[in-house]
Amino acid sequence: MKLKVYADRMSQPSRSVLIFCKVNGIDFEEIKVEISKREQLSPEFKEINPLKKLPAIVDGRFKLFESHAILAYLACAFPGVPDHWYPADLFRRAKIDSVLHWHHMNLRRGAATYVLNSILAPALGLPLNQQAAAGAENFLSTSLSTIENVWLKGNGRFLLGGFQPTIADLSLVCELTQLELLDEKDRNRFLGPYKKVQLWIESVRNATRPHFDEVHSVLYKAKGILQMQQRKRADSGTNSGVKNSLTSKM
Ligand SMILES: N[C@@H](CCC(=O)N[C@@H](CS)C(=O)NCC(=O)O)C(=O)O
Repeated sequence: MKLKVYADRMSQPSRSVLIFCKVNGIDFEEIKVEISKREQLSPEFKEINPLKKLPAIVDGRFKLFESHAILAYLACAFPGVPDHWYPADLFRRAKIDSVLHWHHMNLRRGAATYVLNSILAPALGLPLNQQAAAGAENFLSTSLSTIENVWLKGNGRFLLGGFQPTIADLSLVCELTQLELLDEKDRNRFLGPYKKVQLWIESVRNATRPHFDEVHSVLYKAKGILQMQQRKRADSGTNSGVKNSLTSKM
């Protein structure tokens, strides 16, 4: 039975799993679950992931959620996946796990919280929260500094001094591409000081093309819509219309 990937391309961890499957030629079926329509809350999806979050997979009778666990599982379960993604070598693998564990409590906490509360929330029917966005800024900037000065230390173009991407590169870059939703000035305020981070994002993009751009295209489209709505909101002082407009176009 074909692998099923439950995903919403607006979700960072969903994108990492989809890109991984496509780059590695894994035969899978993408099942779209739209967060903006609250489809992740349906009783059918709750059977797949009781936590009602995306992504999730079903491989035969095996169900799994949490993107890092999914990426590691796919790298091991599909024999055609090149070793560099999640090396069999215990020490290299443990280092990758170390970056992945760091990601969830640091970069994700900063980037996802900032983007949600500064621009994305109205598209999901939630209010913007400037206080939460301000609180996330520090996490985001500190995390970018850690990537630049710790994880990207070494000669390679990828994390941990690597010359080829791992599942950690893909996961973290898909988190950072969510910053595409911000306006240029705001995005540059965060990424501008970190030249190695910018080069690394491009390296991961190049290593996973054309799938990287194809999977991200919905995000690039949403950016235009969100920014237009943000301008309208600033003019009228309301949040109305954002959700319907975004949903109908994605
Ligand atoms: N740690 C999880 C995060 C999953 C997650 O938070 N997914 C978000 C989308 S990025 C979601 O499904 N949100 C829906 C909701 O909270 O109702 C992973 O890496 O898979």
